[in-house]
Amino acid sequence: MSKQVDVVIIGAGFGGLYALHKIRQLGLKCQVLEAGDDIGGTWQWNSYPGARCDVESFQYSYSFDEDLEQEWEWRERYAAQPEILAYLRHVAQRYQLLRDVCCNSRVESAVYDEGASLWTVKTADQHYHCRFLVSAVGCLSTPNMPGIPGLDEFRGQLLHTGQWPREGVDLTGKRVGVIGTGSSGVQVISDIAGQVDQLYVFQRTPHWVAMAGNRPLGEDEKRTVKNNYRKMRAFMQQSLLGMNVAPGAKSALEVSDDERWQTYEKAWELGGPALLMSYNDLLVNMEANKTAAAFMKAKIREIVKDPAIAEALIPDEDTYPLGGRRMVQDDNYYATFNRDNVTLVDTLKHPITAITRRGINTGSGDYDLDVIIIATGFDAVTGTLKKIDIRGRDGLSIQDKWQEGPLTYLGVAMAGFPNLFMVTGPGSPSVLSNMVLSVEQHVDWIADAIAWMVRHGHVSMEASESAETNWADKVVEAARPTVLFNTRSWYHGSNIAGKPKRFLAYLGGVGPYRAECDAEQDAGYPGFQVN
Ligand code: NA7
Repeated sequence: MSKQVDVVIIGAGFGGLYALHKIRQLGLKCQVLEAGDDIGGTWQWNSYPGARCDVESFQYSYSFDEDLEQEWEWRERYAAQPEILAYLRHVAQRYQLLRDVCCNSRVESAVYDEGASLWTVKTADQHYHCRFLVSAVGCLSTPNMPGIPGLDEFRGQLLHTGQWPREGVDLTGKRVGVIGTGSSGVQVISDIAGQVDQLYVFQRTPHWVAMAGNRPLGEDEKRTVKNNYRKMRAFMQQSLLGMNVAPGAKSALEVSDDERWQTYEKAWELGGPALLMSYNDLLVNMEANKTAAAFMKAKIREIVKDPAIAEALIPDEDTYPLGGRRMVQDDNYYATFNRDNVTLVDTLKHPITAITRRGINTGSGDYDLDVIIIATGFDAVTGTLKKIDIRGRDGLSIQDKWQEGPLTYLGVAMAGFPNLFMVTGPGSPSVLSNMVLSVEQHVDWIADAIAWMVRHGHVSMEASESAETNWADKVVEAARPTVLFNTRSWYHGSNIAGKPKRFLAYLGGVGPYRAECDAEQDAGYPGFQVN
């Protein structure tokens, strides 16, 4: 079967749904293709117990319609997965999006025909021909399975947090092992500890876990935010992270030890990004960073009763400065290790040697388990696009194009791939920003570019190689002064064997990034070749 549309949008998460709503308003026929059996993207797949956003719900929400902002009632400061999914379902229904979304439609290939200036997009049972291809595949949508020998041998239940069964899993009274202690592992550990019989936490490298400060939202607070939404959104658009927070005005090194400690105490109580935002140099100065790390270490030692376990939970601040990897947020994680039914297995000292029919073997012992939860993250930012056979001009494949790491212009377009636009692609603020705000900014920019082409009768638009090379340099230069640059993390692709190491997100700030995109548009797209 073959269908002709103007625009194919891949993915029905926050990005794809807004792209559909926005681009449809240009009078273009759009088709969203979604691999899953329902909308929601990340918030559909990651339905593991405890899954929760680490950006405040008021901020992690669409801003394009003031009526939507006013009518939706967020319940908690940090929304849990079911609430975010319910919000997306509400949005899909409210703007009649579902009629143009085709679920169970994994895109297998997308090939550009230069003569016809058309993309042919294939799923298992359909072909679509379209002028414009918009990728909204998400940044954390291809799960990373660890290469531990024997994974297939296990006779109990093997689950990945990023592919959690829709119907849920009853873990009551089970012996459960969790591999991985990033955001997903921490959230699931903290959530299920009180439910399971025995919980074994297989930790390779400890992460820093700050307080989230989650709580139900009061009526007064909701009213205040709703009355001030425009001002708040305007601030967020010009901010560093696309959030309603800014780094403190002072250096951590210019205040007294007492003052600094009190500031960290307040930030700890406040929760969320407050600790890292306490001073203006925590992310760019190791000495300043170590003052915050010292505070975190003291907190861990205070909360965790067994000193040996506390030490094992503390990251090495030279190799893993605070914020060098994504700071995890959770209110109960460290206290979980005071429970009798929770065991920390330090796999840095005693690596996992095998998964067997019965459970997990390590150098220090064998663990019989009913359930193994794999929380080993994602092939982030580039993994999902690279799994699709995308071929641009002259048959250039995205795998070849990105052989040494992703190359894009502004994280939104690529040389060799005309009329292909990426929502929060590599080289944009994406995962180092409030994703919903960045999604909206990209979709608005893409819709404007498409409208401009249609208005001027252009058939194709493709980033130039020089614009792309210059942008790649800017991405590196923005990251280089920060503690993120030299810390091993998925921000560089270091978590995936064989993945080229390149910093995947633009760290120059959401505000300055928006200015770059606006300037490109205002100048008539000088970084693109247009026909
Ligand atoms: P992360 O942050 O990539 O964390 C993955 C965890 O899994 C981390 O602790 C890894 O240890 C561990 N891991 C990865 N591979 C293995 C193997 N082979 N053996 C043992 N342990 C392993 O993924 P998350 O899903 O938690 O979070 C991703 C983002 O989603 C998060 O930042 C939020 O933005 C939402 P390591 O530290 O590499 O030693």
